Amino acid sequence: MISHLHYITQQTEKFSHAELAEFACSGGVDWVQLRVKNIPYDEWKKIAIEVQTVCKKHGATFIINDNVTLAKEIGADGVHLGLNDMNPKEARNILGDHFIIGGTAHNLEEAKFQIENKVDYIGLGPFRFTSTKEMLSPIIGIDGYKKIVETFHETSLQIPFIAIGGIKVDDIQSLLELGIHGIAISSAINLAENKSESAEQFVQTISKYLKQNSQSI
Ligand code: 3NM
Repeated sequence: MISHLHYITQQTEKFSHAELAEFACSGGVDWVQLRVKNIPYDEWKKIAIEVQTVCKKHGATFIINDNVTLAKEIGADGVHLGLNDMNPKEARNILGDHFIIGGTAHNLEEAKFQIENKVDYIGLGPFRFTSTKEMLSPIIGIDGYKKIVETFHETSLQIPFIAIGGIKVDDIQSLLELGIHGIAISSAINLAENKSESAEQFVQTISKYLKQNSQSI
C-alpha cells in the first residue's frame, strides 16, 4: 500500500536526516524518503542506515532517492527514481518484485512514461514554487493536476499520484478531492518550529479526509 503522506528528508543546519526523520515519525508519518544529492557512497550509506533505523523503530516504510545499489545493499523498502536516474524497468530487474519503485514526473507525458515503465507510484510536481529542489520544473498548480488526473481517468492507465512541491496542510483537501492519492512534503516539517506537531497536523488532516471519504490511511 502506497502511503498517502510521504515525508522527504533533508539535511538542515541544525538537524541530520535521521533526526528529522525521527521528528516526522514521532508525529505519525509512516513513509520516509531519504533524499541526498552528490555525496560519496559510503557517506550516503551511513546516513541511510541511520534513517532506516529510525524507520524500523516506528514501522515506517523507508525509500531511498536515486540509488538502486544502496537500496539493495541495505535492504530498503524501495527507491524513488528521477527522470535522470536509472530506468525503472532496469531497477526492477535488479531489485525484484518486492521493492517499491517510485518515479518522478512533471507533466502528462512524463507520467505516461513512468507508468509504462511500471513504477508503483508517481511523485508529480511541483505543485507550487519551492526552494527545496533546485532546477524546479514549471509549476503544475491545482488546474494542472486536475487536467492530468482527468486525462488518466479516461484511460486504462491507473497509478497513485503523489503531489509534491511547496505543499501545506491547507492544500490537502483540494488535492485529494481531485483523486490525487497523496502528498509528499519536506520543508513543511523540516523548517517548522515544532516539527513533530507539524507532521501530526498533516497526518491528522489526511486521515480525517480519508475517513470522511471512507478509505483508510
Ligand atoms: N521534487 P517541499 S518538488 C523533492 O517537483 C521535490 O519533482 C519536486 O519539498 C518535483 O515540500 C520537491 O519542501 C521538493 O517543497 C519538495
